[in-house]
Amino acid sequence: MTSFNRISVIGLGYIGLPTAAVFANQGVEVTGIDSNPEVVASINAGRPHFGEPNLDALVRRVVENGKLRAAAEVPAAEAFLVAVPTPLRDGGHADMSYVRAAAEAIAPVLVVGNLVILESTSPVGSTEQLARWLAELRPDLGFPMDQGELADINVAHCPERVLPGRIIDEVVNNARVIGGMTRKCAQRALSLYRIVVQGDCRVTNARTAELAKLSENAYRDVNIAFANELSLICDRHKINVWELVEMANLHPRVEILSPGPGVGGHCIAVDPWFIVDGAPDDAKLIRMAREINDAKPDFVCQKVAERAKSLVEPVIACLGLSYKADVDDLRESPAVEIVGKLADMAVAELLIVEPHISSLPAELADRGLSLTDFDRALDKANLVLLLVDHNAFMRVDRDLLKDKFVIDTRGAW
Ligand code: SAJ
Repeated sequence: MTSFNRISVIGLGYIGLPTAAVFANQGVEVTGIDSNPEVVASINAGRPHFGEPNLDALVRRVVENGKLRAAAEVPAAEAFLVAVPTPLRDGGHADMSYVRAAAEAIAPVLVVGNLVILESTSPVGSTEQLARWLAELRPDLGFPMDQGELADINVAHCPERVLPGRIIDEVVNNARVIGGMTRKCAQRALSLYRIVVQGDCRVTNARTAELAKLSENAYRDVNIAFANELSLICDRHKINVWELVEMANLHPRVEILSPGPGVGGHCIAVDPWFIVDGAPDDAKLIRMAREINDAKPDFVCQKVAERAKSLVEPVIACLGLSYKADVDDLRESPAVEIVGKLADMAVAELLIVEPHISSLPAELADRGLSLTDFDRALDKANLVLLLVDHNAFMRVDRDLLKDKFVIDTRGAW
């Protein structure tokens, strides 16, 4: 079994940086590559450029002991892990341009015996596509789609599946799906992940690994959509949906998830579209779930507007902007969408509270909105809209809410 002493991780975002750091922590020489010079400088100074529990100390340690360094250019290595974004583009397609750029950056330094792993969540067929791009750039080398087990370069898909807020724990302890383009590709990838992963590592082919990752997030999306659909049905029947879920979940084989203001984050709100895009006629339920979850922010806005109309001078404390509790990540956040829409509807004065950030995203700042602190917002508002169930909001003094209308989109209060 090959051992790996030197690896390069392409993309130092939410997945790439923790992954690079845990390999470095096991003594592997890791170079993390990022196109953003500020990210490179920050990591070389031992400072992660985003918040994640336990990441700061780990990055500081491995940078100080010289095992992790960040750079703009890809150096030669034994293995290359690609952890770049695969965002959603109009029409529901995955934008694979960052993966293509990674292939272009890796290709010049590839040598016989190298292993290339795609970690980014990607549509079915992407690992083969990555290998084809590399083959076009390096016709002197043999790749698995042409040479099978005799290939010079091994290529595999090992999708990340860590939960933001628990990344450092999950990157080590979660089970991993390791999808090789050939058996040898899978076995080599397995030996790499064994360096850091304590969870079960299961080997399969690349296409199965690709669809497994997308299915995990689509599964959750469909189940949240079920809960969100119930919340609309309950509203119509004047039933408290939280109580309903609690009652139904008493059944030993029922586990309904929590309705909320919508589904955010860069994963669950995005990945199911890659399944729909690849099989539009078959993925009916998966598409419908996306539509149900995407429609939830509008429903919340409509409820808030109705309530605001009953007040003479409505002032709304909007609590939380991130896509879920206790993270600073605003990507695809339904809370941001709701606040933006409420501002456009001009239904009330809006006081925005988000303890995890220090300035508003441009799309809200450009609407003339600004951040307020929690106490001031609660003091001034006559309508309190809980959008994110941050711990900081759970400790609220209930007496302060007594004379105000409360819309709790998370069922947390
Ligand atoms: N949400 C609800 N109700 C629930 C659970 C979640 O409305 O009962 C909402 C959250 O508020 C949030 C969104 O869904 O807006 C997604 O949050 P999440 O905590 O369910 O998941 P993510 O997006 O933070 O991370 C997911 C995880 N996937 C699964 O749990 C199947 C994680 O393991 C993946 O690694 C990650 O996507 C990813 O990178 O793909």
